[in-house]
Amino acid sequence: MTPTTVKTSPIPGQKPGTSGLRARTRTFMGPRYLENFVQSVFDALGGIEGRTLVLGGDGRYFGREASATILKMAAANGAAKVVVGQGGLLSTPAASAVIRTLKADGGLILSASHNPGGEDGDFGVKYNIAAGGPAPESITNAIHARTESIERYLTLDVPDPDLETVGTLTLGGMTVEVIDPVKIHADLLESLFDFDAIRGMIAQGFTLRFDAMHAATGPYAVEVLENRLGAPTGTVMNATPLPDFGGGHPDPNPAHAHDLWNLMTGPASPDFGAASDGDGDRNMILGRGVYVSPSDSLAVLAANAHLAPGYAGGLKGIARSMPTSRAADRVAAALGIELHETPTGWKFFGTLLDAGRATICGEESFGTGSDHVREKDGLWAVLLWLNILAVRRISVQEILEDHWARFGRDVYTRHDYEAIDTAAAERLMNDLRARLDALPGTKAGALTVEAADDFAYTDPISGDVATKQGIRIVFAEDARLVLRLSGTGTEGATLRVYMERRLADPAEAAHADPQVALSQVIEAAEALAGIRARTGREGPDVAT
Ligand code: VG1
Ligand code: CO
Repeated sequence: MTPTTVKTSPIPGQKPGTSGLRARTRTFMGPRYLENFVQSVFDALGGIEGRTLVLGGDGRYFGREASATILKMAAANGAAKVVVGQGGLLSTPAASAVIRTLKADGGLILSASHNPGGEDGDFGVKYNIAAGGPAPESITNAIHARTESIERYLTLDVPDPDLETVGTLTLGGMTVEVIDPVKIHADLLESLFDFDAIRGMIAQGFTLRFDAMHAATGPYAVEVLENRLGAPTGTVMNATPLPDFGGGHPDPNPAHAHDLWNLMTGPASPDFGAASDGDGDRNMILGRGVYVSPSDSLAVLAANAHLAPGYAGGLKGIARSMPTSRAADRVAAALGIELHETPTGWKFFGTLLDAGRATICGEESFGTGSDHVREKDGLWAVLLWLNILAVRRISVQEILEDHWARFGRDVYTRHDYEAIDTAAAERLMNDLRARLDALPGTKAGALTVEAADDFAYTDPISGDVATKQGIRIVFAEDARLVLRLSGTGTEGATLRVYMERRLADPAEAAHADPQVALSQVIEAAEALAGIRARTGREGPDVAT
């Protein structure tokens, strides 16, 4: 079948951010928007003739139509085969697992992750490489460059393929293999953890709930937690993926996962609670009446990973994004292994994982994962927590207190100012950036600045350099402040202010309320950056 060549012209702003290209769903549905970007991906790769790709997404609105469009374009561009999750569904970690297991040449993930979905929500497209992880900046820059010169895309004039039935079909000369979206990922997870021990703990009365937030993880969590581990039916809440996530904001944090939060802080709390985001790569961990800060979760998982069969041989290293607290650094030091501090976004962990320089990675934004895939993996984190609980047989609260008694506590909070004026946000960052050299030795409120810089990273394996990755201010009082602008939003700018302070005294650590314990850091941030005046906001929209 002859491909149809459709003339097009560049659409401005098709620049992949922290995690792929994200825009309003209506923008993606507009003429040539999706097609331009997808063809630019194919062109930037030097064409996809004869290649095998994986395709799937988080089930959000427009995903099915976008899948059909992409399949026709892949066929027209000469791809040999595309493996698709049934109904177009693949969680982000599952897509990574499928790319790796089937040795595909790469994949396209249709997701805007934790951003709301629906016709009035957001959509996104991300390209992952053969190793299974998000494309590095060298590739995303080439894709962006191509979007600025594109003049045609290729498609096939055929009916939409049926993605609802598992099996093989052909589209032009290309094979489309529709697979069970869950099995490969669930099998991989089962190979890493002691399912017998977790099953035994649940059979003995340990109770848990998982909030899938009407997003991609539902079918995966039902299969793993209910079918394979024997948790009662209903353990997974909001288990059915919906195109608009039930009108909710599929972001697993105390503000957005409110049903689970209310349950876990109420009188009938289960022993363990967890939630995941739109595309299944994030996780929030809760104990009975206890919230585990994501930075602490990374540190606890790293310190206890050897209790799970998949990590019994120990860790090669730990990697964390720069704004993630320094709790993991203390674990790496105690274990005598490398600690890597990378820019925000999972794409920066890939080379470290490939080279065997890190086994576990994490971000303060509810993301943790390991070298089993090349994405963060919400269900993986939940299972590692359950495996640790099944071995140690103490509560989540006790695990945290034990950890803090050993390492001290890096009490932590992140304040987000969402959808603020872009120019004002950039001025705030630029003005502070211009003053960084003069800050060391000066006072900010009650604290003394020890060091200040604009984070730059040189990848130790590829040598790639990333600059302007966030302003980092270290205080003499064992505290730290980080400011950066989000790269995943679709409206105005979002300012993220990350704050932490180490509490060495176990009694103080066990009972600290972050917003109180961090009051001097919060005041220092205000003194240094004038956030309230410049954003016109009284306080953050979300504090995690
Ligand atoms: C946010 C988080 C970052 C995460 C990214 C993608 O980016 O801060 O840690 O990697 O989202 O997560 P930003 O640029 O908005 O701060 V997800 O779950 O969207 O794939
Ligand atoms: Co996500």
